[in-house]
Amino acid sequence: MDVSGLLARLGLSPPNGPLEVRSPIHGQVIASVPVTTDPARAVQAAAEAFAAWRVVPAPKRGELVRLLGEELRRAKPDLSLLITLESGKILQEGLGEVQEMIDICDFAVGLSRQLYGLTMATERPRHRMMETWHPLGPVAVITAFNFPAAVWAWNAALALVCGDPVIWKPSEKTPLTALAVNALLTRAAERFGGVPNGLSQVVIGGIEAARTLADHKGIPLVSATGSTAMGKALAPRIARRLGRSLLELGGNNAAIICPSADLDLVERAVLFAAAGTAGQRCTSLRRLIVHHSVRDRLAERLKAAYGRIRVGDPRDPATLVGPLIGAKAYQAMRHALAKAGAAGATVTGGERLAVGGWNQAFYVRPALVEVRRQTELVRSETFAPILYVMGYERLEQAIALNNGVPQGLASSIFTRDLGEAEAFLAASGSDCGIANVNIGPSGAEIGGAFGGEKDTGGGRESGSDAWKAYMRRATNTINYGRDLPLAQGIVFTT
Ligand code: UN1
Repeated sequence: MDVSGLLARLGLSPPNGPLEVRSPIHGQVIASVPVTTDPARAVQAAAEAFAAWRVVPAPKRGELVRLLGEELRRAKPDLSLLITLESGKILQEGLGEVQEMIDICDFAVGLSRQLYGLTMATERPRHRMMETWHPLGPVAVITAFNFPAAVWAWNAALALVCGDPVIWKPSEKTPLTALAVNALLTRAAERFGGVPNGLSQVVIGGIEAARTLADHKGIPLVSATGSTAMGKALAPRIARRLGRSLLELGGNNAAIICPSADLDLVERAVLFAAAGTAGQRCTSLRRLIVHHSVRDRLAERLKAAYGRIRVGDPRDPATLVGPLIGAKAYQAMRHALAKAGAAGATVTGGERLAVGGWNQAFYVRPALVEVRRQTELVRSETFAPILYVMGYERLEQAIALNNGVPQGLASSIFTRDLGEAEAFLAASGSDCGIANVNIGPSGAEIGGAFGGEKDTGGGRESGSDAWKAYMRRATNTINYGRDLPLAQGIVFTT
């Protein structure tokens, strides 16, 4: 597999360095990249860029992001193929990931003219009170292998229009995608002209690099996407220096299937949400909570459908499920399935499949696991295509199961009953950051705020008013009179 031609088309000369990049498609090395020796230097460069970028008017900053959107449109086929090579996701999902980047660029361009603050009624005569949103400073963006480009884009497109430089630490498994995306941004910056050096940087490294960024006073915001363990390791470091963190961590996402649910719709939604991306989305469907009256019927349908899923080379357009990212992910899956089996669950699928004679690659048939109870195993996230199926009798019980896990990212209900749907969306319903009706928990659009509660970390990225995390708010009180009335009517005269 020769990636140099692909990288060249994306504006990247062949990288060279000590970090080997393996494609999960066959498990072989496809490139090697340099490692950043001194991440703190990047913070210095970002501080200098910040001084210049924060005074560029926001709609002009939006122009840079508009140009990035153009570069992404042009590079879409090449960039999505690189994402497929490096992360193992199928071509359709690689294209979808790049589209998600384009969409957030469009959103951010509009936003660059809408960084609105409020004006507030003041209690004092001849006064005016308002708030202004100012750029915050350098933002560190730490991303995972499974969305090697889009998660950066949700953060970077907003950060750039908000006036903040971006330092990106991608997963060590997907540095090529990061370098290629940064090259596209460099192209956009050249067309824009006058972009300060250090506005967008890539730091390649492991946990040490992440720690340096988390500890650094020069980074007011660290946005980190990945496992709950990673978030719990970084958050106290950021908190110790009173930095802000935006965390988007693990999910253990459920769907409740009610008696009135349209099972054709459910079957399609479950396949995409549970088996798609080989179960390696933070929003992947991991738990199916099915009313007893439809449980057996649905389980039979899903078993048949799972048997038909095409697992294979993600470059083949007929493939629906590509490989797992690597050996560790496979071992975690085996471990979970063995544990479930030992506890009496019925496991269908989950076996390793030989594809292309590549014995360093890990292809698996997605697994359905019928369980009687929501055990500790079911309550923990295994980043692999395992769907636990359990039953319920009353809706309150189903909602309690939905909420009865440490994570709080995405959730959904399938019903034709308006009362059930509303109960699920209400304050006493799903406790997740994402709650859907008649669609699965994964595959969110960029227009909404993305993230969740509890062990998911509480952060919100992407649409709605998530931009506010990337700015600082100043409250301004202006006295245009000649007196000095004090708030709360305080009298203070000599
Ligand atoms: C992730 O897996 O970290 O909602 C992000 C979704 C995608 C993003 C997933 N838009 O499934």
